[in-house]
Amino acid sequence: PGKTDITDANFPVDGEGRTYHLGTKRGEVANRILSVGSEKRALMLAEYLEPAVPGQGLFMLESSRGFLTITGRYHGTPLSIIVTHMGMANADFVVRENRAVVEGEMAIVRLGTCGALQPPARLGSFVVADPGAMLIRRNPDAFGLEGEQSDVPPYTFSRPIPSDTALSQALQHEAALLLGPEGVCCGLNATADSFYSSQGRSTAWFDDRNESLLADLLCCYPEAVTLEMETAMLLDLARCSRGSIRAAAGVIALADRTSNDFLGADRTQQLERAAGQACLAALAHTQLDDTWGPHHNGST
Ligand code: DUR
Repeated sequence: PGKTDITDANFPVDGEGRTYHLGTKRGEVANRILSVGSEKRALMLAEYLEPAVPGQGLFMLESSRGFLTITGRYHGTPLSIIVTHMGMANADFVVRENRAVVEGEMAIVRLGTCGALQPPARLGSFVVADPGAMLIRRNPDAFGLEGEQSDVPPYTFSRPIPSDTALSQALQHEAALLLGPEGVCCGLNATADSFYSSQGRSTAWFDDRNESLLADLLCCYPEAVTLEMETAMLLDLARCSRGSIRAAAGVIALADRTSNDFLGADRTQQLERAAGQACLAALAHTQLDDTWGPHHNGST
């Protein structure tokens, strides 16, 4: 079959074994993955990688859907940086399609940005999702005609989903070395299915019924510190990966949801560099069982 022929609608890959959305195949992705939200951040952090084979360049492949994969080594250890873009559906593509083309146990770290809900998370903090993340979902069943009463709550809160403890602690340790201990903290992350409605932002254009959402969240989860759009999906899939994926996430607080301050671009980039190196170091120092996995007994 040719390059674009898909033979299986259940898990589509082309004739070369390339996944449908990320476009990579076995041998192109390392079992240590740093997932970042933007191409700019990925290219900036790729400066810290060496080519897998000396003398050759870094492996780089951007799929037709805009997922960029960069593979090289960090201080000798094979590692991939992958542009995940935003939101839970994209996090799902990245975790599942990489799992399908990587051999052995995997470690995935997300480096993202977030809104800060309360101390210790402050504007410019690097916040590790330790003990984990929960999910906030907008429920369409609550929204009938405007003004119509509904007994269905407009937003639902999941229970917390744990992160990998060792990987989360390694991330905090490496980040404290690079950012100083005062620049790093941890707490429960809240992952929302929108940047707007389910993060408590409001405009006059939509009936979102989210005026009390952040207060309700903090009432239910007094330990919640950050608000973003991907971490809970990553942690949920790692939890369900039959022991094959270890996952952790750290996010830079660039929006303060109490004061409404927003972090400047220069400061954001500085923090991305330092936090990014902390993520790379935490991944490189993680012990993985390379002999694990269904790939080793013949199936995918
Ligand atoms: N993000 C949020 N909310 C914020 C700040 C940042 O969701 O207040 C993250 C998650 C998403 C992207 O990937 O940044 C949206 O701008």
